[in-house]
Formats: sequence, structure tokens, C-alpha cells
Amino acid sequence: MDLDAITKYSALHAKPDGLVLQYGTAGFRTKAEHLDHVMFRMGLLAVLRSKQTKSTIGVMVTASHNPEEDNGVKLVDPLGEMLAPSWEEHATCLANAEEQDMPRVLMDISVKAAVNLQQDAFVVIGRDTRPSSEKLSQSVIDGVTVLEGQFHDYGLLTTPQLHYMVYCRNTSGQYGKATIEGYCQKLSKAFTELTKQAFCSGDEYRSLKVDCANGIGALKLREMEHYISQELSVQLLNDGTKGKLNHLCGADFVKSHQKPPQGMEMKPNERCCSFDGDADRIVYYYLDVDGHFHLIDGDKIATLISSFLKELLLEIGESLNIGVVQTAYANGSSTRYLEEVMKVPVYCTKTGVKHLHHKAQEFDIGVYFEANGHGTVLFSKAAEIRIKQLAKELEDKKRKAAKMLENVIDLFNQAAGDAISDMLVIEAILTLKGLTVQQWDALYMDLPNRQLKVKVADRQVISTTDAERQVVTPPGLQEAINDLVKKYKLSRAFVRPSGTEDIVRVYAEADSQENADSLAHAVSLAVFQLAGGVGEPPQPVSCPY
Ligand code: NG1
Ligand code: ZN
Repeated sequence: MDLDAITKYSALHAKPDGLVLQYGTAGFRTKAEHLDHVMFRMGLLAVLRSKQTKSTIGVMVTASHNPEEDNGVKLVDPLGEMLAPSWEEHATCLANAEEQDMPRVLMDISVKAAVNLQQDAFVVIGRDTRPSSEKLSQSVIDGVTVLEGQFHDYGLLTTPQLHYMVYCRNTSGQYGKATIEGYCQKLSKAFTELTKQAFCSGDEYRSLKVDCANGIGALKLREMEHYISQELSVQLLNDGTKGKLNHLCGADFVKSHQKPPQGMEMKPNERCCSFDGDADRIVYYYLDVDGHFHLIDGDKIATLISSFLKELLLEIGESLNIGVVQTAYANGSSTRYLEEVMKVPVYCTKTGVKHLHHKAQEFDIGVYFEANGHGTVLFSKAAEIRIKQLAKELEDKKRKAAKMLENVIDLFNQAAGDAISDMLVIEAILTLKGLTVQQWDALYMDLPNRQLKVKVADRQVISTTDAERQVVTPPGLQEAINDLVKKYKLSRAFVRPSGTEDIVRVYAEADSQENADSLAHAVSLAVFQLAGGVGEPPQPVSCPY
């Protein structure tokens, strides 16, 4: 390691004194102007990680659904997964080292992690459409170069596309070609073959309105568009030509405000969906004939997909195990429907896709979705081999079902939750089952719910257990929540410190919107009082937005 060169180049990406950042559930995330040194250092770290794993490592520059002024960076591990926890710690140490200590900290990490510095390194880089992203990704490249790592800069990519590229490169192209063309070809081929199986294929020309959050999703969906235009016509809104990224639009806005994004004109019963700023989340929605807005979130997406998969498995007569993984934010009605009506085992993990992804790997077929629309389906290698074999061996209807499953495997991005891939799966399933958006929505009724944020002096005073559904500290808070929950019907509430914002999140559901709002407010007050609230106490939810 040429420590002199590192010191010299690092000075060009100097860390502001005293700034402390944490590698959270989605990497580093803050105002873009504070991130230059972090980017340079993540370039360095990616080289070490690549040397240690003898694999290609990804670096994605994005702040997802957060405001345009923010930015962020995360590293992608060899199989497209989130960075291993011990390396999250290294990332935090490196990002927070004061300028003069940085080379020493870098050396310490390579000793601790037993990195062979002679090993070659390869890093791939992607970025979203934020104005700050281009310069910041250049800082990542500076870091990679100073440690003499090789790199490929993909430029503009969705987050899941970068995960896909990393996965392809580390599996010698078996998963697919590590190019945008390879990505589009793989997904569109599976989509076309799958939709061909529909009875009414060709009878009804399908169309869908997509709110792209004024982000990268618009550019990448446009690239995909001409590969799928025979089967599906997509109308892109909030495509970034006018509006601001994630401002009054995008999946996060639609989910948390439970209303349509700006710029979306909806006719009754028209199917619409929203991506988030880096296109790894998707939610659907429609207006009914009375003009009421209906949200179809990640839970209902997971339900549609798992019921489809279950039917196909039944058809081929193969007993592959299927599990659905959710978080505490999953609507209680979805969990009940999956367990009691569909008889599918459901598991709850902590918030953050890495936890869901990890749990989903335990099944032959693991369906995981966060309520906010981030998710995918993972097939074990053994399940994939078995299904491919059955698609050759079986006959007639059974063979058709096995072939459809084979297409589904190819259509899901196995490396990460992917709005484009999920959208194609959902569109294919709706076509195959002849379902309208209302029929899909009618699978079950969501319990009214409310999410709130509370500002406290130190959100880490709240610790939780049982997949974040129970508070351990501060003392008395869980008892207070229990007492409040008892006052309402069909109610549930929990609180947890956010992993991406300096706030405590409160979630409540109950038999009516009024009760969910009132419970959420009462729980917010308890958090404010018992966990060191700052500023004004939480106000009742009359019109929260
Ligand atoms: P935090 O801020 O830890 O709640 C949010 C989302 C997560 C996940 C991450 C990463 C909710 C309640 N939380 O995490 O699901 O998507 O951001 O982007 O939606
Ligand atoms: Zn995102």
C-alpha cells in the first residue's frame, strides 16, 4: 500500500473535522455536501473487500427515496448481497477516522480482515440521477485508483441493476450478462415467455402507468420498454424531465401519505404504480369509481406472488417448501391471510432487506417483501435445478406449470428487490390469472394504520427484541404501549429507532383510521415522555401531512 499516495489523494477529499457518520441499514446517507470523503474512502474499502473476497465488489451512489439534496453510498458484496456486518464496522471506522489517522485505520482493517494486499481487485460502480451523484462517484473512483484497483463505471444504474451486475460477474456470466443489454434481455425473455401462456393473450392489450419518482427508474424503464412493448405498454410519469427527485412522488411518498403522486392522472380502476428514487421499491394503486384511493403495498404484492407460486407447485405436484418473510410493518391482515387462508408459513425479521434476504434463503422458495414495496423471491439452487429438470421431464399441463416457474426464476432479480423486475412479474401474474387490480386488492382488507416519527435526544436509548416488536429499554415504555393497545380493537403498536434517519418510528394499527391515528399519537407521546423527546410534544394526527 502506498501510504504517501493515499495521504496525498485523501487530502483532496478531506474529511470535515468532527463529522461522525454511521454505516446504517442502507449504507451512509446524509446531505450530499458532507459525503465527498466518505465516497473516496468507500472506494478504498471496496478495493480491500474485493482483495479479501477475491471477487468483484459493487459501490452504489444513491440516497434512494430520500430528498434530492441527500446522497449516500453502499457496498455490494460478491453475490449481490449487502455488505457483511463486520465490514459495516470497518466502513464506519474508516469513514469517521480523522484525516491524519485514515491511512493507519486503513492498514488496521487490512490486518484485521487478513486482506492479501497482493491480490487483484475489481470494483463496479453505479449511480442514480441526483445532481451530486456524478462528482461523488468520481470520488469513489479516485479511492479505487489510488489503491490500484481495477474498476468499471456503469454510470447511471438502478440500485438493483448494480446488484445484478455484481452477481453476474461473480458467477462467470451464468446468471446473465453483466450489461444493461444482458439485464433487459434476461428479464424481457422470461416475461414474454411467461405471458405467452395466458389464455387471453393478445385479446387485451395491457397498459400501465408508472410514476418514476423523477429518478433513474424512468431512464432504465425506457431502455426496457422496447424489449417488452409487444406485451405491455408502459406510460412513464414523473420521468425526471420536469419535477424534482422524490418530491411529492415516488413509492415512499405514495405509501406514507396514502395518496396518488403529483402528476398522475388516474381514471377509475386504472392500474398505476410508483417506483422510488433508485427503483428498488414498487407499490401499486388505483382509484375506485367513487374516487377513493386504494394502495396495494408490498404485503399484497407478496400475497399475489406467493399464491401464484403455490398454485404452480400444486400443479406440478412437487413439495418444495415456500416461506414468506415480512417485518413488523406488515399489515396484520396480510399476515393473517397468508397464514390462515393461504396456509403459508410467515416469518418476521428486523427491518432492513438484509435481514429479510437472509431469512428467505432458508427456503426452497423464499418470498420477501417490506410493506414499503422492497422485495423479491429467492429460489434455492436445488429448487432451481429441480424445476428446470421437471420442465423437461413432465408432460402437458404439468410441464407448462414447470416452464412457467422456470420463467419466474429468471424474471425475479435474485440479487436484490427490483422495481422493474417485480413490476414485470406482477403484470405477468395479473395477465395469467385474468385479475383486475380491484380483484387483486380484494384478496383481503388492510387494517387502518398510521406511521409517525418522534424526535428524541438519542434514539439509541430505545432497544428492542422479538424482531423489533417489543421494547426492552427504556424501562416502562413497553408496559405503556401494552396499556394503550388494550384500549382499541384489532390493535397493535410498536416503536423502533430508525436505521436511516435520526428519529424514532411509531407504528399503530386498529379497527378504524381514527383509532389507528389516536393510538399512534398516544404511543408517540409515551415515546416522547419516556425516551427523551426533544422539541414540541407530538400533536394529535388530524391532518398529519
Ligand atoms: P428505517 O429508517 O430503519 O425505518 C427505512 C425503511 C426500511 C428500509 C430502509 C432502507 C420503513 C419503515 N423503513 O428504514 O424498510 O427500506 O429505510 O432504505 O419503511
Ligand atoms: Zn430505494
